[in-house]
Amino acid sequence: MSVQAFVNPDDIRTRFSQAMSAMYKTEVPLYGTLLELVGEVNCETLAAEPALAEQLRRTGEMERLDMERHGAIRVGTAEELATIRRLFAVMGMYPVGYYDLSCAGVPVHSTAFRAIHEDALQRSPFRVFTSLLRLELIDNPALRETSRAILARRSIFTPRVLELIEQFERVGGLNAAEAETFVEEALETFRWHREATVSAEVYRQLHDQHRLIADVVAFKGPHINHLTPRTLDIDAVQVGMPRHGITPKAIIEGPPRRKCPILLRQTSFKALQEQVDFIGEGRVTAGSHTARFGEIEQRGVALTPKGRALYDQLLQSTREVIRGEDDPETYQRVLGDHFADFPDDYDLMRRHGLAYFRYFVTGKGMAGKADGSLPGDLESLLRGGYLSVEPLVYEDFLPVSAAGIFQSNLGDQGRDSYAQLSNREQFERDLGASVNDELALYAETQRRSLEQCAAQLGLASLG
Ligand code: OOG
Ligand code: NI
Repeated sequence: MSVQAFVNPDDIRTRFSQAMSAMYKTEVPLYGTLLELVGEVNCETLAAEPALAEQLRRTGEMERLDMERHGAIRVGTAEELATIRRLFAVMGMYPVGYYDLSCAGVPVHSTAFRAIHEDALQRSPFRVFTSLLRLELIDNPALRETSRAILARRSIFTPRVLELIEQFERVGGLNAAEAETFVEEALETFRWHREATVSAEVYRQLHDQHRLIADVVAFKGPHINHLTPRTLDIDAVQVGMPRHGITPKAIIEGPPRRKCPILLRQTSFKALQEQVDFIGEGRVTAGSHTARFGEIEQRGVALTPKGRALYDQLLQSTREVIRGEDDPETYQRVLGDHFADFPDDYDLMRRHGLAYFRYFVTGKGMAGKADGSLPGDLESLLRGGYLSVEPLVYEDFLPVSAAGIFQSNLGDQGRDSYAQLSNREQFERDLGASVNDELALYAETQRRSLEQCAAQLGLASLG
């Protein structure tokens, strides 16, 4: 019997990410326009900043830049979430992080499915921010039960994709033909359906409770609600959007513009009003639904727990004095003033233990090994140019920013937080697994790079 080669999950993820992008371009043409704008801005930025271009080349970021994107979906039940986890595992994507959005008045909690090893991230960084509706936060008991019943009736996966997931779990992989079918069938789960599963009246009730609840409950499946390319200059894209007929949200979420970008900055364009057909007694009623949008992001260095605590503190102190949506310029200035306390220099961030880095052996390092002239400790190796250091890119999301993105697209600025506490244990029970700790993943990548350097230089350790 011949052994059939399994397709690498990274390749399945790459293909899926391309297929998803192609589908979303036809569903939401403005996403295609945004991709073009981001492509132009990235080209201009690389031409204007040769040092940045060189850094991206050295770290391999350059090859992944054009294919880099994230998407977001919202599921309705624990079973859907658990099966989504198994579906993403076929593509080498695992749950990372727990995000509670209920404190921002959005009745969901979330995780991000993504690759976790730096080599796999390098091959395809595609991620999906995945939220589970918290039905228990619907305060009207009758509507809660209606929603539960509607969700219980739908099945969001094709029979074939379920078979292929089971097969993957049984034998440990998919061959080329199966992988191709898997991508096609998995795509169906994320497709937009114009026909709602409810009447206009039920839709209205759901919508009055929260637009997000209508978005999850009233449709056949968890349509992808945005796809987000990565830009090298988010301020330039923000300014460029209106010229391309795109209306951006008022402020860029996250940290201010800096010489050395940290974490993640994001902005989106407003959700589109789309035609839907509500079902009724024997006839359809035309209506509309507003949920799908476009977003862009600029990624910076991942922060250590210490750096993250400082970020959270500075963001919070900014938000205590200004909220931003009414006066974006003042907001950016006040944000910048508060972040003056965060060193804008990679070497300072590294020495203060604020951010994660990757280390590389230089030509001089290899020469030093050959002639036995290497110093033994990390700082001397760096100072002497035997090692170089590069910022490790943040691969995750930010809860306050995510809440801002949700709110700007749900037309729901001022909603109070829900009284119920975040419930990570329940989320993990529903998911059928615990979520990975993102900070531990960055620390491991940094440690692996130091180990590799030590091995290359023939040194015992560089911890
Ligand atoms: C997810 C919003 C969060 C991000 O990039 O922070 C998000 C959603 O709207 O479903 O995508
Ligand atoms: Ni997003």
